[in-house]
Amino acid sequence: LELESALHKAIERNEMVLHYQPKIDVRGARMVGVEALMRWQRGNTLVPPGDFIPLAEETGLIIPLSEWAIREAARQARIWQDNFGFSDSIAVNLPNRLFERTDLVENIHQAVTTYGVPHRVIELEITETGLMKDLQNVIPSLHRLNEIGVEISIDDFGTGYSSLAYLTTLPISELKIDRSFVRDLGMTPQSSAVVTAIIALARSLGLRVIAEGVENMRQMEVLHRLGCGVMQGFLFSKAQPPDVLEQWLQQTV
Ligand code: G
Ligand code: G
Ligand code: NA
Ligand code: MN
Repeated sequence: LELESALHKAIERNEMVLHYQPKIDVRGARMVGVEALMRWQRGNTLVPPGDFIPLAEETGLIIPLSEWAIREAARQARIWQDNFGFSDSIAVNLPNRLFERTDLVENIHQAVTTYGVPHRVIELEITETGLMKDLQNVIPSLHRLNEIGVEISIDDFGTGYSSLAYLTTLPISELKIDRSFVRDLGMTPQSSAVVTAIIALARSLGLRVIAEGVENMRQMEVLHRLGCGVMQGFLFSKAQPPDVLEQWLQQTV
């Protein structure tokens, strides 16, 4: 309960921060975007999301927290746009609960117009499991987001049970291969079979594909060989505070 009331006040107290993990195109050895990951600066402790996101989901605080994350990403994009010519996107994780909000699309529109950045600066990651569990709630919003230029990436792809027929009808832009398959690449034939299938699916649907959780050269090489050139993971960088990430931004201009 103490944690809950502290979390409740965290936004207005300016205690929430976003860290950013680069998405790397290994073919051009350049950054093509970032994923925003939330942390809670509570006194001297940087609380990882695993320690507060579940509580936030239970209590509904995930809604204001996610709305804050979208505004903060837009604010940061504007700073990077001005200082580094940043024109890629910042991916924000969006839990299903947000799709219950009738003002979701309007809030995102407000955030980007407030900071004067293009709508496509905000990309949203929704998990495959969340998407499939709640299709009827989610689909109308996906179409409206697509219309205003906000792209959708399907996170943890391969772990849920997507109806492939349905997938072809959704306005999505990217499949993100779940890290469990990446972890086992080069060690089990099943993992490379799944990765190969996801890459083929993305290609035939005209979607981008990205692999998460890339930790070593072997995984990178196998992914590249199988046709996935965009990756995210500790091999390149963990999520970093904005000032540290600026090293990457300097290289892209
Ligand atoms: O950043 P990482 O290192 O510890 O994150 C742990 C978990 O918390 C991941 O499952 C990640 O998706 C989730 N997470 C991190 N940041 C956010 C966020 O801004 N919103 C939501 N909903 N989940 C987040
Ligand atoms: O898919 P999701 O949004 O839950 O992923 C974000 C989480 O993945 C964060 O906890 C982040 O720290 C973690 N992460 C990012 N890169 C790597 C990696 O290379 N290996 C592992 N094990 N976790 C990673
Ligand atoms: Na994610
Ligand atoms: Mn994921």
